[in-house]
Amino acid sequence: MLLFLSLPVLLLCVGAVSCSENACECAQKACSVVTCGIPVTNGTPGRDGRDGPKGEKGEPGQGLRGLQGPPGKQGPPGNTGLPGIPGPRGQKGDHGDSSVQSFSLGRKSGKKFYVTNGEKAPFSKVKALCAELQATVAAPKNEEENKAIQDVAKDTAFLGITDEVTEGQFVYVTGGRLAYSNWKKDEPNNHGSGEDCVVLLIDGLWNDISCTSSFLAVCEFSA
Ligand code: MAN
Ligand code: CA
Repeated sequence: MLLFLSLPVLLLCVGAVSCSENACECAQKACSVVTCGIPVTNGTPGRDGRDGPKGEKGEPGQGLRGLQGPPGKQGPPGNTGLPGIPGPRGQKGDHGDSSVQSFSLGRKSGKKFYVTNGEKAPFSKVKALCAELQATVAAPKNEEENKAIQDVAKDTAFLGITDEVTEGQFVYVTGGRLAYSNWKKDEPNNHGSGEDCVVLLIDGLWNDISCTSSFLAVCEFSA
């Protein structure tokens, strides 16, 4: 009979009671939890216990990733970057126009200044050349200026004087009637009825001549 008792209960009782009756009755005296009876086979299993607590979140799955989505919208412009390092030094430039270089040689204050590039051209081009220099075609208004132009011009040169507007009435191309003249004998003669321009000959005297003929360009910078 003792074999059907659970081992822990049996051990507890053995030390506590001294008994001469049968083992079960003896155990009942000392241990209220012990019941006696005929041995039985195990019963059917009890019902399932209640569900346990929810487990922790699992690791990400190893399945195939989805396709990449379309690009997002463009972000706002970034800040302006730092200035770049200076570029390499450029090549030396060309020499300037020779008449401009002559101008840089100096001029006396209060005096007119005459320059030439040695070019011979029709009057229209001479006017344009001087205009490029912000100057006008040389036009002497006294003997001293006439001599100064003569010194600069080593050949026959156009003067800034014409009678293009009214035949026989010579005026400065910058405006105004002549204040001074130095016509050669029998000039102006409007030779061939086609001489509206004026040249300074190498001897300093003037002759009226065709504006389409080419003569030296001498430009004047006003005082
Ligand atoms: C001669 C003279 C001048 C005239 C020129 C034209 O020198 O008649 O008056 O301007 O010819 O070439
Ligand atoms: Ca003439």
